[in-house]
Amino acid sequence: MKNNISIVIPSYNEVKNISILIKGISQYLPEAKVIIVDDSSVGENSKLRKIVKNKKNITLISRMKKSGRGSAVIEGFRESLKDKNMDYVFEMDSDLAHDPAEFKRFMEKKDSGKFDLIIGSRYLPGGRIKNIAKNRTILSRVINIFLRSWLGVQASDFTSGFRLYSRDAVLYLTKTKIKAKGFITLSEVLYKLYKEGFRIGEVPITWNFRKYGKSNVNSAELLNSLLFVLKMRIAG
Ligand SMILES: Nc1nc2c(ncn2[C@@H]2O[C@H](COP(=O)(O)OP(=O)(O)O)[C@@H](O)[C@H]2O)c(=O)[nH]1
Ligand SMILES: [Mg+2]
Repeated sequence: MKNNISIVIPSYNEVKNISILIKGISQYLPEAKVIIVDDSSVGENSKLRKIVKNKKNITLISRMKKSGRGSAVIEGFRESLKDKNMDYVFEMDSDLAHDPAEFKRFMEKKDSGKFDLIIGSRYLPGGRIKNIAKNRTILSRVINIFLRSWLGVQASDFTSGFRLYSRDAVLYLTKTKIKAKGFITLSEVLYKLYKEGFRIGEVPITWNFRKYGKSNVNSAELLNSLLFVLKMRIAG
């Protein structure tokens, strides 16, 4: 099925990774509109600006202040909707954790039925995690098993940032109040869509540890995120 697709990419100090990612995207989804929402400071941002210059299908939104992965994606969603013909929106990390070669799994799933959110899951059969310490993988797995029973949503990966959304889902998310700002926005968004009755599916993905740069998630954010999802269900 022919659909118009955009790809929202949050980025913070990812110049090296993004130049590789853009090549991958142009190979696997050359017609997609790419929206990068960058929070790097002036120096890093101007390097990024040079990379995307003259690339007509790429829009760079520069916020210049680190304001969280989640809020960056919502901003990219708003930009996507400016195109009245946009049908579906991908969300993916800019650090090469997610592989454009796997777009087609989402596209096939989308064509097989009407889904409003397709999550690229590391924990479905066929999913994999590569090049990262075992203890972080185990922690992420435990958190995800907990979230599934706590939130009551039949999904296996609540914190995966490789996703495909329908226009309706994106429209809803830009109109509703999203409280979280960082990576846990991913769980809030999933929970909100589930409660609103949007249809959710999953496809297996292989997740790679970043090639260059460093992770933005620290133990303080992790702890705050856990408290946030605990409160989220209680708040209803
Ligand atoms: N715009 C923006 N992007 C962010 C921010 N924090 C993280 N990111 C991006 O979100 C993605 C995931 O973050 P990362 O640090 O790799 O988290 P990890 O994969 O859980 O270790 C990466 O592409 C980051 O560049 C932020 O505050 N603003
Ligand atoms: Mg990462």
